[in-house]
Amino acid sequence: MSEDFFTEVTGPIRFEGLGSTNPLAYKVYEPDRLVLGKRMEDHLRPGVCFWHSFAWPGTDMFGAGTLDRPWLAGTDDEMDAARRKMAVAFEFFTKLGAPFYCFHDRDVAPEGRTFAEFRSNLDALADDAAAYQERTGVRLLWGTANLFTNPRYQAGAATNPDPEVFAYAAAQVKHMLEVTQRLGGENYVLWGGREGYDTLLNTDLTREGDQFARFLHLVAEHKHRIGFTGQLLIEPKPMEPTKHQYDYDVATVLGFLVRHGLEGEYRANIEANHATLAGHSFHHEVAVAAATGMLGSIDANRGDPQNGWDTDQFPNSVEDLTLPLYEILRSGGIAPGGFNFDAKLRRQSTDRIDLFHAHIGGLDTLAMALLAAADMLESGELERLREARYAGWQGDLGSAILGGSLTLAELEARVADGSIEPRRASGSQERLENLVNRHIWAVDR
Ligand code: XUL
Ligand code: CO
Repeated sequence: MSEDFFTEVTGPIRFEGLGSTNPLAYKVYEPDRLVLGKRMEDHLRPGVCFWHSFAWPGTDMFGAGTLDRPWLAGTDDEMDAARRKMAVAFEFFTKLGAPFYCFHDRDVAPEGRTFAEFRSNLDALADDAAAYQERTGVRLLWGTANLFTNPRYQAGAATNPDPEVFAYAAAQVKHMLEVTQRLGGENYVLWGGREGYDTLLNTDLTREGDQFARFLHLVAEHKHRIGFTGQLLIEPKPMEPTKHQYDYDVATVLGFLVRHGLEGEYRANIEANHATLAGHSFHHEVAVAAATGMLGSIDANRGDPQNGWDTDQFPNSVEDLTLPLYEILRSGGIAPGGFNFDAKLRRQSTDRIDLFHAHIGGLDTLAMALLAAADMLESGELERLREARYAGWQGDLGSAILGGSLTLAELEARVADGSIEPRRASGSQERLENLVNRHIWAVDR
């Protein structure tokens, strides 16, 4: 292995508790701490994402890269640079103490001039990754194929007007699914970054929907053919880079899957900032997924409330994360998914060590939210109040309606003869909000 890149950090980041002022220590995240009988690390299954941290130089649409990422600087030997990038990434994962990572095919492998070259580059880097995984114990949370950066995908991948582009995307996904399987990946993600439109004037919505469904069928069929046991996940996002993206939100994705006979094959990889771009809260998206059997995995980040785009910042609000975590605990946990930090440094965070500060803060925030959510679930208060609100549905009338034994005419007759007389009940929203805050404020750190 080449020399250390993050020389300021010599050993793994340790838990020191809230009393510690050491910026390079966890204040709340304690992997082995038991929460509801399960290790904190096993609840959160945190992952580092390769693209923002190691494959992005800090460019934005107005300026050049600002970050210290020498392997991106352009070299005569792209494979050497890719190997250096992989070495630094694993150095970071182990020093941070992250059990998982995620990557796109293109994050790790140079594209080369042909698909065959790309495939062999990827295979070589996957061999390196397998060796690092073996040596460090770091595991692959999910793999994915980048179907949005190369200009060939300007008009979409599966939803491209040109079937040759569809074929190209299919080839890329087939190979990356197999690489993910080879590396023991526990999930495979499809984010349809350019599956959408810039203008309806040149777009055939019916055709593009059919193409997209065909693509998802092909991927699911291949998963079964090769015996990949991980989850297939679709990552909803309403827009950006396209004006409108078809996988708008969890509910839209579920509707699409049901309409095309794909129910049960895919779950959702929910990203906090995508939820807010869709006009939802992150809590809403997680709750919808949990309620519909679509909860797959989480891309942990946040937006900026004043900016209308995907700022991909590291999470730092316990308030924002407690209720999503509550939904997750209540529905049995996130595994085999996890919390991948799909988050990037600010462009001015140019010290190497900033990458540690970002992840440490994100992990501590998630850990704190987990503690508050677990405390709330354990108390059972919210669940008791929620159940009491629907108590009528356990009675004769409620069971008869849901059991299908009452017609509209029979219901009319009962209302008309006065035997049904609804009484209003308070929704008690403020009381519930206070209850949530109490659990956040009182959490035992
Ligand atoms: C883009 C985004 C992607 C996916 C993986 O907004 O979230 O990084 O998570 O392709
Ligand atoms: Co994402």
